[in-house]
Amino acid sequence: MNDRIRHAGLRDKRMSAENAAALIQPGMTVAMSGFTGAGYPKSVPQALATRIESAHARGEDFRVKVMTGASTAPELDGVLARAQGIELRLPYQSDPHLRERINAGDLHYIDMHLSHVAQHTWFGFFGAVDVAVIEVTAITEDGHLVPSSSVGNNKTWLEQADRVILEVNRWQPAALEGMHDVYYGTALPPNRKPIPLLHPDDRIGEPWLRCDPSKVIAVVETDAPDRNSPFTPPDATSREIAAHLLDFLAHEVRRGRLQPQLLPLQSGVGNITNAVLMGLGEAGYRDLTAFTEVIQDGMLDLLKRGVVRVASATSFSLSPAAIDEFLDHVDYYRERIVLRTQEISNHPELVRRLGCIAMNGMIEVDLYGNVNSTHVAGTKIMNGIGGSGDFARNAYLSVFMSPSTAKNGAISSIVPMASHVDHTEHDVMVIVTERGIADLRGLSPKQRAQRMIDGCAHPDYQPMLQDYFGRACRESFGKHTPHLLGEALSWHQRFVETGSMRK
Ligand code: 0RQ
Repeated sequence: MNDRIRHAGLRDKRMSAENAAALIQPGMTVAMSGFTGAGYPKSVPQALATRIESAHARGEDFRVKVMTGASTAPELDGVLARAQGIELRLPYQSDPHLRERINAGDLHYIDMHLSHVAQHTWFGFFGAVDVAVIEVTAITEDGHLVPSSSVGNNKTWLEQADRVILEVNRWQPAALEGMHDVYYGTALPPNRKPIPLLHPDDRIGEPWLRCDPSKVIAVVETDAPDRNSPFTPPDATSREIAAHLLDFLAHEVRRGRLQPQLLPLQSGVGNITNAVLMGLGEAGYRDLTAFTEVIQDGMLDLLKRGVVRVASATSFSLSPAAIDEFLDHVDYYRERIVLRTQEISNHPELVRRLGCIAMNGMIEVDLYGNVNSTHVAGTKIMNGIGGSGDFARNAYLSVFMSPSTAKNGAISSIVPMASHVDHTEHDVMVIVTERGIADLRGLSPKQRAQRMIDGCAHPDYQPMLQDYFGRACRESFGKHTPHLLGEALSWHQRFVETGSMRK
């Protein structure tokens, strides 16, 4: 490991994950690395979960507050949730065990815009950060840290934490060195200055994370993979959604509202996004750019084929096969990929300046364009808002996509009133389902509603939506955004009571 831990003083701080976890005490706020299943610590959280289980077996209370970049993996969120070891979690999760605990009301979860996390920590909104647990690829001779497959909030965690535990993961490719760009120019209001980034591939910072060696209390060596699922080919519905969106983009180019290279793409994760990326590849686009959060297999493929020229992100979340491809052509990709802190990758100033095309998934949308990305029936959290709000509000084009129904047709994704709102009607421009597209730009609420019914709703629910909208237009208290208040959420109530929104 000496080639990975090149700082003599930090080499002397090596210890086992169990001994490092013993330095974390009940009630502490622990800030960890990790963003979309990439770059999370692999061994200290598991050792901490074991320690917590032993304490609980002795009848002692032991829970910690856990902050990360975004979602992690079973080795972090999964084990700590199963050990009932989390008192508070922020800012995002997608782990089935943790989701179950949150929805059972066993812990506090703060679902927040990912670009806000670093600054809210600096503002002191979360109190002191006791320990940071950060995975890195290597430690340089002078104590700088080579980040691993995600950067996330690591800069802030290293600066704000009283103590630091480092996991040096030999599995992470040494070739990652040089791909990161850590910007140290952020200041607090009222002393902020413009961020000097004008193009997605501009480098404005340093390739390493700074770290005060005197704060490091443990260095743990690991050799464990990121848990990334293999790429699955998009299903038929996702391909239909992608086809509508691609038609729309081509239309925008023909109208002269977009140039042939489009504008920097932001894409969420999942099946639909994969289908969109594949479709861009097949549609003959060249020299596109991406200013996004996560680089997955689909994006790597587009970089390989020259469809995308450069991609900026905060997380590099690849399947084992894609990692092999990356390692085989590492010099090519290092020229074309920049990994940044999430306060920069998701920064509203930059999203607005670059004019991103934001493409994200949703749970449901209402007739007027209010989007719910996070809550089933308004009460049950799925994952979280993630970066979708950072991008949607500030994008040149904000697109939300979903199949028109969920749960084998028992749920309509187009509803009279959203049961929870993450993106307001003011932040949502285009809705796409497999039925078609609703371009809401320049439309008033009532015009939007009709477009949504005609363009996106499933035929099983179109008559119900038309009936609701018609009666609301006649009977609503106010006629600007017509609603029947006693009925607006009745579809969700029917789903909760009967398992279906159908009458
Ligand atoms: O449930 O897993 O039990 O089958 O939600 O839905 O259709 O597989 O779609 O994986 O793209 O997820 C909004 C959750 C969509 C995601 C959401 C149920 C459905 C299924 C997943 P099952 P699909 P996706 C970049 C930006 C917010 C964060 C974000 C998301 C499960 O896109 O988390 O955008 N977005 N981040 O059955 C009840 C409905 C439903 C529903 C779907 N109307 N009612 N259940 N489901 N619609 C990434 C980061 O920021 C890190």
